[in-house]
Amino acid sequence: MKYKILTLFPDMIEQGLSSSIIGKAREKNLINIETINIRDFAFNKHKQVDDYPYGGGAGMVMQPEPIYEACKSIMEDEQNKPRVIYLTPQGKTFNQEMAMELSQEEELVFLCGHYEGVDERVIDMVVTDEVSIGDYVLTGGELAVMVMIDAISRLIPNVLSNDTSAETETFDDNLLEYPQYTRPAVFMDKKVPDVLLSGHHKNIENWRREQSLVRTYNKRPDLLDKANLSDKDKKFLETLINKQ
Ligand code: 6GU
Repeated sequence: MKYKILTLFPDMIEQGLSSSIIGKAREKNLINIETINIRDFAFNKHKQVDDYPYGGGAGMVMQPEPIYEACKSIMEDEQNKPRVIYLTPQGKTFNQEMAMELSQEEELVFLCGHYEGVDERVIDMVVTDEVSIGDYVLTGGELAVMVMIDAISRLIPNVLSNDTSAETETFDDNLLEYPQYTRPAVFMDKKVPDVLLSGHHKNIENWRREQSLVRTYNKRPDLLDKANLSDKDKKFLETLINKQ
C-alpha cells in the first residue's frame, strides 16, 4: 500500500506515523507513506497558499492552484488513477467497514485542508471521496489522515504479527472485545476470573464469547442489530434481558 498525503504540515504526519506498529510496517516496506508539502507548489514568491474568502467572512481559504499542482505532480506517472480522499467533517463517516474497503487499494492519495476550507473548484476537480472521522471539527485534516492510515494499515497482511492478529477484534463482527488479563493472578485483592486459569479451552472460549455479548449489550447495544449471532448467543442474550 502506498499512501501519498498532500498537506501543509508534513512534519506532523511524519512524527505521528513513524513509531510503533506503523513505523515498523514502513521499515519493512509493507506500507509506504509519502508526504507532499502543498507549499512547495505555491505560485508566488511569498509562498502564500491561502487568501481571503470571496464574499467576506472569517478566516482564510486554501487557494486552488498549489493543491492542483501538488496533485498533478504525483499523478503524472500513474496509469491507474488512485482515489483522492479529502478529509472534511462533511464527508462520509469513517468506520471499520470503510477501513477494510480502502485496505484493498494499492494506492491512496489524501488531501488535508486547513484554515476555513479549500476552494471548492479544486475539490470538484481532483477529489474522488470525502471522508470525516466523526462529528466534531478539527483544525485540519492531518490528525484525521493519521487515524485513517493507522486503521487501514493494520488490516494489511503482515503489518500485525500473528499474536496481534486483527481477526478476533472489536467491530470485526460488530461485537466488543472480551476483557483481557495478565499476571499477576491477584492484584490488590482482585482475582483474575477462575475460568482463565483453568486451562479448559472450550470453557474459556465460551466465557469470552459471553463476555463479548454482555459488554456489547451493556455498552453498545446498537451494535447487536448488525452482529452475527448464533442461536446460542441469542439464548444467552435473552437471559441477560430477563435478569433486568
Ligand atoms: Cl476528516 N477533517 C477535519 N478538518 N475535521 C474533522 C474531520 C476531518 N473529521 C472530523 N472532523
